[in-house]
Amino acid sequence: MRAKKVEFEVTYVNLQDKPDWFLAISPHGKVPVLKVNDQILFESNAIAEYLDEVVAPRVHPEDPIKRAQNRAWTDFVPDFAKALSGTYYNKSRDESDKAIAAAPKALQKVEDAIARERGNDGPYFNGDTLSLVDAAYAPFFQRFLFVDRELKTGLLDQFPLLKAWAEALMATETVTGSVVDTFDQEFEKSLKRRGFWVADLFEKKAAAAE
Ligand SMILES: N[C@@H](CCC(=O)N[C@@H](CS)C(=O)NCC(=O)O)C(=O)O
Repeated sequence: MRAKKVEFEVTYVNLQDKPDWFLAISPHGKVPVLKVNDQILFESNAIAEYLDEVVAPRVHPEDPIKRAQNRAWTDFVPDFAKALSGTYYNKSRDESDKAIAAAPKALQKVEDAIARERGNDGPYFNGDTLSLVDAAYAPFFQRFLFVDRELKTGLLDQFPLLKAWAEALMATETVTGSVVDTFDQEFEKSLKRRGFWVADLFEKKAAAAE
């Protein structure tokens, strides 16, 4: 919606204490949910495709082959996200080390897809403009890069196309402005609340800075 400059209102939901009005409209009890007049849409990809259909200009590729390839790589987001977030959603360093060792398999698939399918220098998934694929991957790069400041896996260094893509996304206001201003603090707090060991890294950094 930011990319399309649509006017919208956001209501944040506490997922630890979901309000009844939210549970009544979200079939899986998950965010995001988009309310359009009195209709409810859910699932990020369905919402993104709907917005792309009703608000010009289309960002999905015109070419049906390219569009299908884009959809296929968007379908891969859960695996890709798991590879990245699996490096820090852990209770111990040991579990993180295992996840860091396993992550390249999924990352390599997307690196290869860009090398094979893009046919230009990017920097985004399809080229020089944001697409629905970018919108789908951006939140996971954003969170991973935030944690990796302290975790320092160096994972993206092994994948130059992914790294350049992620850096371009993080230099794009549409992406960086998609979260609350206090995102860093809120995300750190949620890592701690959920008992993930990487929260210690942020606490140590804060203590060292005092
Ligand atoms: N496939 C869904 C996944 C949505 C999802 O997992 N949302 C998470 C937050 S990112 C959520 O609402 N979790 C709360 C819960 O599962 O209780 C989509 O893309 O919309």
